[in-house]
Parts: sequence; structure tokens; C-alpha cells
Amino acid sequence: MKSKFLLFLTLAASFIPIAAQIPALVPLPAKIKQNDGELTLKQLKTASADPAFKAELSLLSEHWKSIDLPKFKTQSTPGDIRLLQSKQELPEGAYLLKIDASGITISSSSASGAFYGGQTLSQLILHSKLQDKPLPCLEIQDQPRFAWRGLMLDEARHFMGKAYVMSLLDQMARHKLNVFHWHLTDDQGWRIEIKAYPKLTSIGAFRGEGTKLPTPKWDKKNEKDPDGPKYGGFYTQKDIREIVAYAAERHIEIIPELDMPGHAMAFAAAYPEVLPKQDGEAGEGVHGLRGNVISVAREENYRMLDKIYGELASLFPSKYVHVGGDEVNVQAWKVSPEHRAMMDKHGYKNPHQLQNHFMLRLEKILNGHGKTLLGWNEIMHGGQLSKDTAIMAWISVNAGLNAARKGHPTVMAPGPHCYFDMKYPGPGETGHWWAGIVDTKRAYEWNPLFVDQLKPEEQARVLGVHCALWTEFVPDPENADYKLWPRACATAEVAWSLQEKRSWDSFSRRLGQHLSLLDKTSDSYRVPPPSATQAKGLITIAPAYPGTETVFTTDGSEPTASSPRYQGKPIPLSQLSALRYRTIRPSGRMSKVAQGATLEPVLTADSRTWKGGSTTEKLPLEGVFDQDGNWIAQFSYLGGKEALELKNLALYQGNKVIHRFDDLKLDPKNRRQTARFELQGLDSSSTYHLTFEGKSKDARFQITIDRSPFLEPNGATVSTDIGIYGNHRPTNLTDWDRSSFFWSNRAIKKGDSLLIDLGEALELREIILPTGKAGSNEDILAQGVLEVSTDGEAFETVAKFNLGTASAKFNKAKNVRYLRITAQQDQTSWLIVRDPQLK
Ligand code: TNX
Repeated sequence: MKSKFLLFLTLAASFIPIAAQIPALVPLPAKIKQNDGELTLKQLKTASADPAFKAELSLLSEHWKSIDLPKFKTQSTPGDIRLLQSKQELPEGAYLLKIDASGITISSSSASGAFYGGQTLSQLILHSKLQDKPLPCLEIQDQPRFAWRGLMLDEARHFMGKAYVMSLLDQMARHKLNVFHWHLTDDQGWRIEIKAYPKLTSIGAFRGEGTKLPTPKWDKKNEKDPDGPKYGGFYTQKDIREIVAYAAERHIEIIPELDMPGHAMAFAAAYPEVLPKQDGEAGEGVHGLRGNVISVAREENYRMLDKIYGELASLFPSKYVHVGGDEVNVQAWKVSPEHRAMMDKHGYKNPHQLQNHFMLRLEKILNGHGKTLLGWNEIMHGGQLSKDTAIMAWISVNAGLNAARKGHPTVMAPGPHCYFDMKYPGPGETGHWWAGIVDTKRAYEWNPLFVDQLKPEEQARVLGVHCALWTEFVPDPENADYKLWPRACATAEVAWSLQEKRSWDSFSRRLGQHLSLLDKTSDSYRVPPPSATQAKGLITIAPAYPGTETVFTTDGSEPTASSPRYQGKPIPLSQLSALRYRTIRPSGRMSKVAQGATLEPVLTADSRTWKGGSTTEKLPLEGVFDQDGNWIAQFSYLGGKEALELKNLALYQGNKVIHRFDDLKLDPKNRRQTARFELQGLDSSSTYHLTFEGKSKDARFQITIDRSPFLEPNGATVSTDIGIYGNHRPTNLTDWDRSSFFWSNRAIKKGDSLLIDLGEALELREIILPTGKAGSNEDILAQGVLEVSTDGEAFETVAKFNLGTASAKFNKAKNVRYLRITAQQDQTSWLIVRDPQLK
């Protein structure tokens, strides 16, 4: 065969040498120019600042001490390190940092710029000290891409306390993050003292034993523990003032959020009269709670909110106040006579108009206190808002683009990239999963502002980027730090650095070094574990980051600091299950223990070596198949300037075609496609190969072939009375193509159900049934059950839907032929059901 492909098995992970002498900086500055010469740390003895930047220098000195940098004596005459007020007008936050043989200058026209220049310098000095190398002479010219670089902490679900909040503000400042969004109220707690309504905290700040607020399901030790111990806490107004001032010194603005009109159970526990009168009949919202949506018909509520937000406004100097507005269970209003009367009076056709009514009143209340309203993307439902009102887009980037098109200032906080309460990949990781598994790469690789999708005036409305830590599954500060860092380092770079300069390769290389700053400043950040791949009995470990060491064992024991270091040579291993490996930092800190290995791609190909046009390629598949069953070929686009078309894909056994695949097209928006095929009568004496025509002048791609981890019975069928939207037929659930799904053509009503007949009874150990759009919680089944049956008559409930997924595990394999899901409550959204995952 005359192959024009570059075919290779990626056997050894490539170790990219840390070439640049310039120590790794996170976030990446706009411009770095390296000059000849060096400056040794010993030459740096003193530091000085122009009068405008005295406070910044004193904070920096504290910071230098906390990360064990050499002591620089602060003096009033020019020091070896100088913070200078620039004569030239620079944008807010911008600075110039210059290192030459005589010393270091940081010039800026804003105090924040001097402060950020100081943070960059701190990183340079720390790395230089740790590596025992002089500083290279250089010039850095830097400024932020976005003015809004935010991080949200939910203290309602778990209360972290003042010390943690302050340490978090410090960590944010080190990463040039400048907006701290403080989610202070939710169903499980009200965390800020309001003098006019003392019960908000005396009652609303505590849950569990002896309190009015129940222990939430995620905090229960077990089902039989309805109360749980008393838990809670809150900030006094004195605490708040202290924290606001602490943040301001670090150039961080705090934006408080009191979540209304939903997520208000703690509010209602303190003042039950704020609820609609018939609330009990409304049923549960997406989080499985009742009694958490306040009345928008009761005039007294607006008087209360005026006082509450008034006190809040006096405590926080920020322009914006966040009012929440997310996930409101409008059923609470639908079942309430006074809300139905209100709808009649105003001629409202749907309850979302009531939410809009409420938001318009809140806008006025806040304006009256000199503030502008900010809310989650749902506040756009049900009608127009003032153009000044800002939107925080959490459900998707698209929601943000829409908000900007509608004229609203917009902050991008899409769950799949910015929700750090989502799980990290790997075993033993805790957290939510509704927006998918969010690893640091996913937190990094996205663009908050696709310039070609917005007109210039719309682009200008995108204020910036925001990551969020919701804390249902984050019990304490230790876990909070673990979930935030290093993912928030990625957010910092998304928000600060120029899009055209950003790349995951560069970031991950720098991150390896940058972790030493986290080693000094966080006791519990997540050390990223390595990964491994296998091909034909050889295991290759890829270090978590270039330059990071990995220890491993092959006898199933836990790797320790004295275990062998992985040196890049593939390990021959027959018993993959006995392999353990983990990252070890120079500080001695280690990652979680990793095990197992994913399959090597059978092909990594680069069309730039193809000379264009279409060519038929033959890919031998040696040692790939080891048993009959369902197999999955995955085609992934790795990059390039053009789309790639793959045609006439066929799998051969000897010279016989045993499977033909549909033609595929891959491009940057459509990066991955999977195709299933069944293998029967596997024969070790035959050779297998894949042929295809590849069309593209510039594209890189990869093919992996793996056995399906799930059972996928052939004769399965699906039936339902729910109407079908477009061609999203129920049978899409059992074609076992995971990209197709069932979509209802209407809102779901209590009692709606869908029945899957597997065609034969199977012995199952696990059933996972996901609903809703992949990677979001749009169109999920909010309240429902999954039942199973052998005969189609006697059904047994095995799981409840929780955030859209029903998941059942059986200690003893269960004989199952039928799966049935049933809605337990009316919902306003439609329903998407995805393929069941059966094991
Ligand atoms: C959705 S994002 C919520 C929060 C949850 C979070 C968990 C948003 C505005 N609401 O109440 O804590 O998902 O990821």
C-alpha cells in the first residue's frame, strides 16, 4: 500500500522541554519580550512605591512573605523593585513590567495595574527561587481582555466562614480575578444579617435538628436521618463590612446575591407569610423541594424586599446587586388563586409573565437604592426588562449571546466550562454532573466571545467571564479549594489573556510550574493525576503536565514518594488491574491514585501529509478485537483549517466486508462522531482492516476502537403516548446511537410515561437513564421514577430522577426486560430522554 498518511502509534508521551527561560506565568500576559541579560535574586534587596501605590506595595510585601520569597525592605527612596505611576494613560489594570540588570520597575496608571504587575512579578520571583535560576531580563506589557473576571461562591448550601472567604479573595487576587459573587441565600440557608428582619438569620441561617429548615438530601448521612445535626451560620453586617474592605484592597468588587423569587425556602422558614397561600399543592421544583417560591402578588413582600435590598445596598459598594431569578417553579403561582387573579387582572397568558412582573418591580427597588439589577439568564423569560439589567448566562454560552443581542450587559458563566461543582474526571471524585465532567482542559478550552457571532456593539456588552462553585456537594473549605483550583486558574486565563494567544498546550505546560504557587497557598488544591493508555500489552503513562513527575506500582499497592518514577518507557503489563500511578509534586504533594488505562487510538492521521484530494486508505487493525459483541469506533477531529470528510468507510475481515459505516464529516464544531458495529464469529486467524476515503487539505484526526461498555440488545423497542418533536422518535433510545434522543413536543404532565422493552430479559447490575440535553439541565424530567419489570405487569421502582438522571445499582444482578419512566408532576418544560446505559 502506498499510504500518503502519516500513520503512527503514539507510543511514548511527548515530553516537551520547558524551553523558555521565562518562568511560567498564569494568566498569560499580553506581550512578553525577552532581552539579553539576567538579574539574580540576591541583587534584589529593597522595594519602593510612588505615593499612589503605597497600599499595593504593602499588600505585596505581605504576599511575598506568605509564599516565602526573600525579604525586600520597603523604603521611600527608589528601591531595586519600584512601583511607578506611569505618565502615560494605560487602561484599568494594565501595567508594564521591566526587568533589567539594574532592577525591576512596574509602571501603571491604575492602582489595580500596579497590583497586577506585582502579582506577575511574584510568580516570576517564586519560580526563579524554586528553580534556583536568575530572572531573565524582559519586558512585559499586559492588560486584561475582560473587565469582569469573576468567581461565585455559594455559602447557602454550605457555610465556609470568614477565614475561608478571605483566603479565597487572596487566591483570586493572585490570579487577577476581580469580581467575587457571593451567593448568600438559598433554600438551605440565609447567611447575611438584615437588621429589619432578624428572623432571616435567627431562623433562616440554621437547619437540621431543632430548626425549621430540614436537612437537605445531599447532606443526610442516610435516608433514616431526617433531621441531621444542627448546621449553619451567617455573617453579621460588621463581618460583611470587613470582608468588603478586605476585597477592595485586593482590587476585588463583591457582588452580593439574594436569590428570589425561587430558591427562597430559608426566607420562607423565617417569614412563612411570604409564600403564596396555596403553596403546598404546587409540587416540587427541579431540586425536589416545595415551599421555596415567594408570592409576587403580595404587596407586603415588595415592602420587605425594599428594606432588605436597601440594607444590602448600604453594605456593598458594587454597581450591581444579584437577585437570582433561576429555576423558579412557576407551578407555585399557577395553583394559587391570588396569582391567577393577578394574571387575569394584567392579562398575563403564562406564569413566566408573573416572574417578569416581579423582576420589573425589583429593578425599581434596586434603582431606588442606587443599584442595577443582575440576574441569572431565566430572568429574561416572560417579557422585557430594562436594558441596564445585566444577565449572567449559566445554562449555555448561547444564552449569553442572546442576552447581549437583546441589549443586556452580559456575563458568561456557562455550566459546562465554568461550574466547578461538577465532578473532575476519575474515580472517587464528588460533585454534580448535570453539565458534564469538567476537567481543567474543559474549563480552559472555550471562547466566551465569538466575535463573528455578535455585532461590535453586542460584543461590547459581554462584560466578562465568571466561574461558580455551588456547594451542595462541597461540605467544607478544604473541598472548596479542591474543586476550585486549578480549574479557576483556567478561568483566570480565559478572562484575562488574549484569545489568539491562548492554547491548552501552552497553558498546561505553564500550569505544571504554576502549581508551585498553589503548593504555597492552598492546602488542598487538586494535584492533577496522570493518565495512561494501552496498546498490545504495553502501558504508556502520560504525566499530568509536562515536566511533572509520576510514581507508579505494578502490584496493586499504593504508590508513595519512594515508588519508582515513571521515565517515559512503556511498561509491559499483562495485569492492567494491578497498575497504580499518581503525580508527585516537587513539594512532595501527590495526586489521587489513578488506575486503568484507555485504549490507544488505532490511527492518528494528519491530512497535511496527504497532498489533498481524496485517497483510499487501508488501516490494518491488528490485536484490536478480542471478543464478539458491540464495538464502537470513535472518529475525533483534532484540529486543522478545514473540515474532514470520511467516505466509504468499511470494516473487513480478510477480504470480506463485515460492516459499512455512514459517511462522516468532522470539523471544529462537530469534533466527534461515533459509530457502532457488531462483531460476530471473531476469528483469531483472520486479519481485520478498515478502509476509507479521506477528503481534506488540512485536518488532523484520530480513530479509536473500543468495546461498548454497555449492553445494547438488538430487538429493543419503545412506546409512549407523549407526542414526538420533529424526528426525535422514541426508538432513538434503542438505536444505541448516543447522539440521537427522544424529544417530546409539549410540556410534561404528571403521569406521562415511556416504556422501553428490551426485547429479552437481561441480567443487569446497573441502569442509568439520563434525560435532558447532554451537558445541561434543559428539558430534564424534574420529578419522576424509573421502574423495572420482568413480565411487563409487575413493576418495581428502582430509582427516582435526581437532576434529570435516574441511576440504579443492584448488588445482585436483576432480571429486567421492561424499563418504565413516569413523570410524578406537571412541568413547564418539554422532555428529552437519552439512551439507557445498561450494564
Ligand atoms: C443550578 S446555576 C443552580 C443552583 C445549583 C447548581 C448546581 C443556578 C442559577 N442554579 O441552584 O446549585 O445548578 O450545579
